[in-house]
Amino acid sequence: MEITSNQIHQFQSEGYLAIPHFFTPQETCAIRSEVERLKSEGLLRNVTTDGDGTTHSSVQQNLQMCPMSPQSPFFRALPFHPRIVSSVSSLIGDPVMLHLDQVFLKPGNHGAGTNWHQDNAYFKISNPLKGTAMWIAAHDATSANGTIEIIPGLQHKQLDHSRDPYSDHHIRCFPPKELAIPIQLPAGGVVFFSYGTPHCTRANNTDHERAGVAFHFFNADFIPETLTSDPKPSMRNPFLTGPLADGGMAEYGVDYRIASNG
Ligand SMILES: O=C(O)CCC(=O)C(=O)O
Repeated sequence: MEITSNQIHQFQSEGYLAIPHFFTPQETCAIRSEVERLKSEGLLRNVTTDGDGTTHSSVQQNLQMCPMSPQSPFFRALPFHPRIVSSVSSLIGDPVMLHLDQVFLKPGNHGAGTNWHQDNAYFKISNPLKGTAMWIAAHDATSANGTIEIIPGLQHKQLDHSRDPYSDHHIRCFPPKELAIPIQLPAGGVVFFSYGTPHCTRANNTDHERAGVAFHFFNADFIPETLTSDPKPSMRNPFLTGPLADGGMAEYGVDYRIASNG
C-alpha cells in the first residue's frame, strides 16, 4: 500500500487522512487480542474523573494504558511494520522517530470519551504537520460507540487548553464543534491526524466495548519540547527511517524489522 500524492495533500491541507482497510483481518485480530490480554491482566486504568480532575468515576470508564510497549512485545514491534513505516514517512518526511504508544478502551454502556485537544498542546513541535498520530480502530468505530472526531483545517491554529476536569491528567480545548467530522472506521482501519489537528472521542453507549490504539510519530528534525527537556532521553524513541534506523536494536536489543517481515 502506497500513500498517494492526493492523500499526502489531504493530510497537509486538512490535517488528517483516514484509511479504512489499513490492516488485514489477521493483523486486526492480533491487535485486538493483544489489547484484550493487556486489559485482562489489569494493565489499563480508568482515567475518568467526576468533574474535579481527581476523583475517579465509579461509573464512567475511559481505560488507558500509556505506554504499552514496555509490557507488550507485540506493540513494541508493530510500529516497525513496513506498511506503517512507509505511510508515516510519506506523511511527515524522514527521519521518522517513534514518539508514543497507548490504548484507550471504552467499555460498553459506560465508556467515556476523551475531550477535545490538540496533541501539540502537549508536545509543542514547531511545525504541527511534522508529527502525526496513527489511531487504529481495534473494533468497528462508529458514531454510536463514540468513534474519534476531528476538525479539519485547524492544524496551524494554536487553541487555548486548560485542565480537563473529567480526566485525571488530560487537558482540553473548545474548538468550533459544528465543524467536527466523525471518522467511522471498520476494525483495522486507521486515521492519521497531525499534532495540530483538534480531536476527541465520544461516550460509548452501545453494549459492546470499543478500543482505539494510538501511535505517535514525529520527524526527528522537529523534536517535541517534552523530549528535549527530558534530562534522561527516553529508551522508547527509536528511529523508523533515516540513517540511524536500526529496527529498534539500539533501544530494545532486537531488530523488529525482521519480525515485521515474517
Ligand atoms: O481514543 C481516545 O479516546 C483518544 C485518542 C487520542 O486522543 C489520541 O490518540 O491522541
